[in-house]
Amino acid sequence: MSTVTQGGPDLPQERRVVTEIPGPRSRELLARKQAAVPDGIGTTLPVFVTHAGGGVVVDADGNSLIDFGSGIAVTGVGNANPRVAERVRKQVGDFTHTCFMVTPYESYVEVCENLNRLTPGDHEKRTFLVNTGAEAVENAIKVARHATGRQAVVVFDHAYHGRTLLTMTLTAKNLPYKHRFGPFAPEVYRVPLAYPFRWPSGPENCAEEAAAQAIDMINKQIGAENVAALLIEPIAGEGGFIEPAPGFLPRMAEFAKANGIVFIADEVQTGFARTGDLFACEREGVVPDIVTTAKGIAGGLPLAAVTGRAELMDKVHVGGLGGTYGGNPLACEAALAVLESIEQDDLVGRARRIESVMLPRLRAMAEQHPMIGDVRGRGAMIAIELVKPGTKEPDPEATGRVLARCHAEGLLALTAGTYGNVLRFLPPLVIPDELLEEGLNILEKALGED
Ligand code: PLZ
Repeated sequence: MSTVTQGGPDLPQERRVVTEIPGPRSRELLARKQAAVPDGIGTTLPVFVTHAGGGVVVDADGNSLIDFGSGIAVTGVGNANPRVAERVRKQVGDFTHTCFMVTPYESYVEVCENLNRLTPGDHEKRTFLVNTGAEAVENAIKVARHATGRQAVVVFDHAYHGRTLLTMTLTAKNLPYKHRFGPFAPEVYRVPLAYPFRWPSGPENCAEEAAAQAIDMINKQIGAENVAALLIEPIAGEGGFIEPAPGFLPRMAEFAKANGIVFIADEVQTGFARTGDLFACEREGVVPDIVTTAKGIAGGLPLAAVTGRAELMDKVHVGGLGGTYGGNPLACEAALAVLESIEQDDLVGRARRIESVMLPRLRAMAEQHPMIGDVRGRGAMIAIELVKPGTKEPDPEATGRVLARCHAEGLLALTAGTYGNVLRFLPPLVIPDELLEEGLNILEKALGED
């Protein structure tokens, strides 16, 4: 059993499997969870965590797992990152809450100033803070509707935007997100996404054809003049790490601009260096009117943000936006530490380095294993899509089997995808190269056993 009593980067950066996974202590805790928590709250891997940091997660039985999940793209700077821990520790002794709408504090403003500076575009911006990605997306829609006086919202196939009434409506997939949770919010319209691997006529004309279809649907079925917002993830996350074919995002942004539609980029999963750019929109030079962020922003503390053009954001009347906890002082301190880490530890460079290790190895695996239909993603947001060999038919069962073998060997990975057949990899940006390689070895072996 490890003698380390704290998480963070000082945890031994090693894979160590000392019991079955989950082990006896985790199984005990799982039984308690099952008796206390509803089944609706699922569990990817039922090991109960005691410590985490760098590239590992340590469980209650003393197993040390390689982390290819980052708590769903949250702990890019690593768990219990020392800068985060230090700033939060100080803040928790100074004050823990005032409600920014009652009596403000500097750290909130500083986070907003940073986001105004760092998000794409050099126009004048405003930012406000909320608690979750879903809340950020809901608020972005509120601002867009208020500022345009229009109601319709256009979203895309394979989209994920959250679990609240409005955001589950914006989300594409029925099971598990929407099933029997209706009726849904009105004035939400869905159009095709340029999904290269599954575009019927092939990837070459995917961007052009998908954009043409989407624009035609907007013009004919909704009327562009009725559309408040066009909302898109620059890389679809839960939908399966789908990078829209190059050209699609700029074309949709241009259409939005020409028609007075607010273009909202949901960078909740892609933001903060994850994709090898600070924000994924930068890759094609797209400048959104509003950007929503969360997850990687605060090293695991709940924080999310809406950043947008000053002239849109300032239209909303005083008191029209807010919430009790939005921009909690602990979360703001964490965010300031994260921004410092991104800069000082060159995490954009680290994400690119992770890509340069992962993509070639995964492509080589695809040569060996015809069940890998597609290898894609950017930075430390990489995925493989599994199919029945020789076809494009999704194979969620094989995906589950490979995942289970990875878990048993001490590699924590996640699935995604509209068809449940995508294995996705989201290592912390600070993961040591050796663990990255070891994780890939485990994956390769797991694929070979299918
Ligand atoms: N927008 C692009 O990826 C959250 C969801 C996990 P919250 N993705 C992980 C699950 O099954 O609930 C997400 C996202 C994008 C919005 C959200 C929502 O962010 O912080 O989970 O509300």
